[in-house]
Amino acid sequence: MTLNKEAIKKDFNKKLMHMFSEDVEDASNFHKYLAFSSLIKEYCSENWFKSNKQYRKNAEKQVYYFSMEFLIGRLLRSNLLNLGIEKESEEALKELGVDLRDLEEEEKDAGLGNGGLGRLAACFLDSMASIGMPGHGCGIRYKYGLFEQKIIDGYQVEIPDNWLKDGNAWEVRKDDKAVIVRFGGKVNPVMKNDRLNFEYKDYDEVLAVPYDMPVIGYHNNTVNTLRLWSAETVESDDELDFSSFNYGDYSKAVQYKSAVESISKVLYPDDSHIQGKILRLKQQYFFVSAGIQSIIRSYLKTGKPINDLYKHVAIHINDTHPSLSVPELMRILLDEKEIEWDEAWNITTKTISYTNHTIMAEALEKWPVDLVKNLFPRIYMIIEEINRRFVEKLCLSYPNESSKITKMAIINNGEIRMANMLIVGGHSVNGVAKLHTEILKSRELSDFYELYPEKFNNKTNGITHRRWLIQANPRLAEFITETIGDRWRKHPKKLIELLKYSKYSSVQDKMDEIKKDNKIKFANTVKSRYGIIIDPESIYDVQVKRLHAYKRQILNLFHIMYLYNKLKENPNLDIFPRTFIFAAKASPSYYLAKDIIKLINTVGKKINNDKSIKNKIKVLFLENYRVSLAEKIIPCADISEQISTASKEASGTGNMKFMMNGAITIATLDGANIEIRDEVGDDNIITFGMSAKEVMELEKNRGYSSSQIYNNDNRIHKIVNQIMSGYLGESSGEFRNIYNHLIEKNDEYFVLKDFDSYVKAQEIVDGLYRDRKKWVEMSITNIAHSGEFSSDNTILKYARQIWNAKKVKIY
Ligand code: 26W
Repeated sequence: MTLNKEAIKKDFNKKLMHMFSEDVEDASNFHKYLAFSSLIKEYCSENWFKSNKQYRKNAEKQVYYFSMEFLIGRLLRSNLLNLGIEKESEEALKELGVDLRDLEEEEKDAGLGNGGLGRLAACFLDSMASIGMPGHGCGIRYKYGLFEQKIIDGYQVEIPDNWLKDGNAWEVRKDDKAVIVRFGGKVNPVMKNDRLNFEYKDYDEVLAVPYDMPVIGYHNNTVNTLRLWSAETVESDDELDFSSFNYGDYSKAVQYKSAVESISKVLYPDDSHIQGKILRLKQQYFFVSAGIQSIIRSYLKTGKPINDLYKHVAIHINDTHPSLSVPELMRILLDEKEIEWDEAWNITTKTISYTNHTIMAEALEKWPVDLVKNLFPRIYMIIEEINRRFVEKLCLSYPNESSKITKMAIINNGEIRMANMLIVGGHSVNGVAKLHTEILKSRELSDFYELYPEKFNNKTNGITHRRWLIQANPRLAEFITETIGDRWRKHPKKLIELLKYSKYSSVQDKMDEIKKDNKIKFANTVKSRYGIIIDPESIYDVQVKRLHAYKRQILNLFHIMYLYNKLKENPNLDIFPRTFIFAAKASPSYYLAKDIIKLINTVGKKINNDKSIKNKIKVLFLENYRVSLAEKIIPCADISEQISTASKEASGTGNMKFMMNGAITIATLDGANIEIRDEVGDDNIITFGMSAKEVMELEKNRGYSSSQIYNNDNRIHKIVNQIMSGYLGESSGEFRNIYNHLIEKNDEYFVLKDFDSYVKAQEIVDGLYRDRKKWVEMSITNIAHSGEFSSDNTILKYARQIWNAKKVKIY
């Protein structure tokens, strides 16, 4: 986009006046942010229009990424960056006395996701647009995003995230594109022209209203769409007869309205535990039905026949949450387009593909038959028929293996297994890292792999280097460009050219200086916000991610307590000073996770206030972890903690963001850590702990006893007793849950088992960090290899191997 700063200045002044009748002097930063963002949206509107026009005119294959979560964070900076007007905007604003960074801080994070899965969806949108592929997001416009976390007295307190309160500058409401989604009611089979049809009756209607957000590609004219659906009553407020007999009385009418709107009211804050809430199931069907209806409506406008849908449309399902896509697409084809079953099934399976993001049993979605039957009777009939045909096929293939058939059936024991339905009803199933895909094939989904080997494939996750390097670490990005030129910005794999400079002193010094500056800036923020002084000369050792027992924040904490105990015994102990930084939200109903947060804060308080250890270690828990905080903390990390129990973390994507910013990973051989190791080599990552195979063996033969380790390892014994005895300054019962988890319930995630190996790995870190040249060389090597984990690469593989989608140049 070609825009000079004079034009931006003029347009911005006009916009402020137009929107608020204010000039730059009078307007608040928030008004300036709103006016500036709406100007940027205006700047991209023509390309948005052109992209859509061109896609439709040529009936280009469209990819629709269906996800319950899009954790996009802030958009102002990334939109400017992708439009190519970041510098011009900065200068224009500066000349008007405005600092772009102040406006950025006014933007609320769009926190429409829990963690990795939601952030991945956001990185993928950025990559699809930046590659120049017609790929769009479809999700829910939650009124409340992921809760805001406050830490009060060491405890997590959740506060509603009313992010839309003051408006969302990036969205466009599209009333004319609203569709109706039906819930409940009855279904009657009727014969019409010799065809069995199904009539729906007595259902409730909900209006799904789309809000579109532009997804701007990097320097390429492409503007795709993230379409988020909001639930409303079909009648407007004026038409809703608040006193009519339909609703009994006024308060009933109000209740009705609020019940409808509750569908898109709040993002469920759980990741990895399915709670089986009716409202969540309604959310799933709501956006799936709205999304598919609108896709078909827009597809038919190209004039192509419905039977060719799969040639022009790919629907990708992000985990099982949107799995009702299979029966919903079938429903529309069968009942509305009057296509026969076999042909409808052919179209559906060729259109739909699915990504699995977890093997944790408690996260695998199963919904009770009765619930589905009541909420969506016609959808249930279709699922039943899909299951009947599938089981019939299984009986032919495995005539004597009834237990296998029971395991694979879609409906069993009064429940619908969503993953099974997707594997049968789609053409592709992928895991998100090599190990994860292997585990799916050899264990969790092995029966399906045997039946449909051709459907299974791996797509290792990726991250957008635009947000996670260019935007989050501008000085590093600039220095990389000075060193190897700027082709890496469009082609992140070119970062590998940095490798030949990894031993150059001048490059090393500059890299070191940039990291140090980032650390100093962060230390200043911490001092002014939390009143805690941290030493930028210390190692910043960072673990930021959702709080979950399998991610083992406790292991990290045990190492900290171990160091603390050693320092208490010998305050002159020679350890390199370290600042341990945590940030994590816990699901509000996950009590163990919340106790761990309290424990981290309690240990932190004890250590940070203990003068006797001479500030050698500090522990920081940053509240309210979110995308915008990640952008600030990741560029200053020296150490990236990726210490999940091997086999449990499907991939991880934080690991990639840290390496891209030059942190060294301390890792178990889990998820994408393995691929990071394969890229950078054993000398440039520090690994420890049991392998996935060992973990799975131990789980299988039940050969593990945590109390044995507790009784035999003095270091662990002491730490556990300190937690339980009140030594930390809390009552002795405060952490009983944690004790029970580790000792009484035999430490499900092998924290005690991996402790010794982790301590040794941390000793290696301590030694390596003292050798500055070596350390920075490792750091550069990591940055150089990080291009491999750009989501642009990942998306190109999805496009070629799953979606059969092509790039489209927008003129
Ligand atoms: C409430 C049910 C539920 C269950 C699972 C909600 C959300 C989930 C997600 C699958 C959790 C999740 O975010 N998984 C993460 O997905 C990332 C992207 O693929 C991976 O990098 C992480 O390893 C995986 O934990």
